[in-house]
Amino acid sequence: VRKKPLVVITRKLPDQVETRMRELFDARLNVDDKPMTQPELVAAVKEADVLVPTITDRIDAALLAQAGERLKLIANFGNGVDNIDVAAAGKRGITVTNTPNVLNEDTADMTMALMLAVPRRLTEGAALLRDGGKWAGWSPTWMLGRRIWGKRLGIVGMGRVGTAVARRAKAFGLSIHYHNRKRVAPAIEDELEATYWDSLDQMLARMDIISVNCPSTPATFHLLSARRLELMQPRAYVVNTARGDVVDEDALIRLIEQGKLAGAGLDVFEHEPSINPKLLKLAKTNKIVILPHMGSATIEGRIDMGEKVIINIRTFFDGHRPPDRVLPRSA
Ligand code: 8YV
Repeated sequence: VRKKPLVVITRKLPDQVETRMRELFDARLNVDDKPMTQPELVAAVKEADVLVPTITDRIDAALLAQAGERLKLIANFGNGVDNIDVAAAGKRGITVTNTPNVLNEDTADMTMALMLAVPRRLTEGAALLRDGGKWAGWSPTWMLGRRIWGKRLGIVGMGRVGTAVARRAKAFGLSIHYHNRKRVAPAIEDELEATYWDSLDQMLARMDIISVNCPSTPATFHLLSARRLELMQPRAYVVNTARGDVVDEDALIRLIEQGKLAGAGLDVFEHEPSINPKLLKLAKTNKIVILPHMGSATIEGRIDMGEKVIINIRTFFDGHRPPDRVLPRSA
């Protein structure tokens, strides 16, 4: 009988995923769910056959340099692999996989929630009643927000999540515009009646809402730079459910404070889990709605992610290429 691979899972996963992992592998679980310390991560890469990290673990070249002979697979519990130095892993013969597709719809749902939340003053209204007794009564000029239907949505990154956002937004009556490294297939452009903008600058200048849906890579760091954010209309909003570092957060804050942007809905930040105190202050003015990185946080989604991780590990040890192998990005 072949020995089961030693699989170290850095965080607590849904019970049914952990049970299945225990059945299939020599699974080392993190029962109390504290993020692993650096020495714990070093110990893990030294002895494991497979590491299952999450966004909270930095798997960089220095850590990988300490990996043992046995480490052959890093099966990320997450879609984005910005937490992993994929090229450094490749050089050491370590395969990297992720969990694509199963989070697209959940993340797109949360994007829509954030897209509506600020213009329609959702958290402001909810807080008013939740905090009790502050509603003096209805009036025609009471709690007026801005409509989102009929407006222009510019999607930065028309990949799997971006497309799921576009489908929803189209149904909400927004017109769809996008900027991407490549144009999407004509059939998708037709379905979405989407307009492709080769120039991100030009798109930003003309949109009412911008949704960030691209991964964090060296090429997308501060893609929405101060200069680019300044091109946007003062009535425009920014929604980000991708990665905080795609947007120059300081510039975004400054422009909202100065009234040069109308607001933002943010699920991700540049230095998670710490939040810039200026964002906390802005949230009190209701110009922004901020959430603690919960775009894909559904029970079903986490179970689907666990299943993907399991399939990737099993396929790998069956001697095949795992379905969600991630290759290093070409520069
Ligand atoms: C998770 C995510 O919070 O998958 C991603 O890229 O941002 C989220 O689904 C996280 O990645 C879990 O590791």
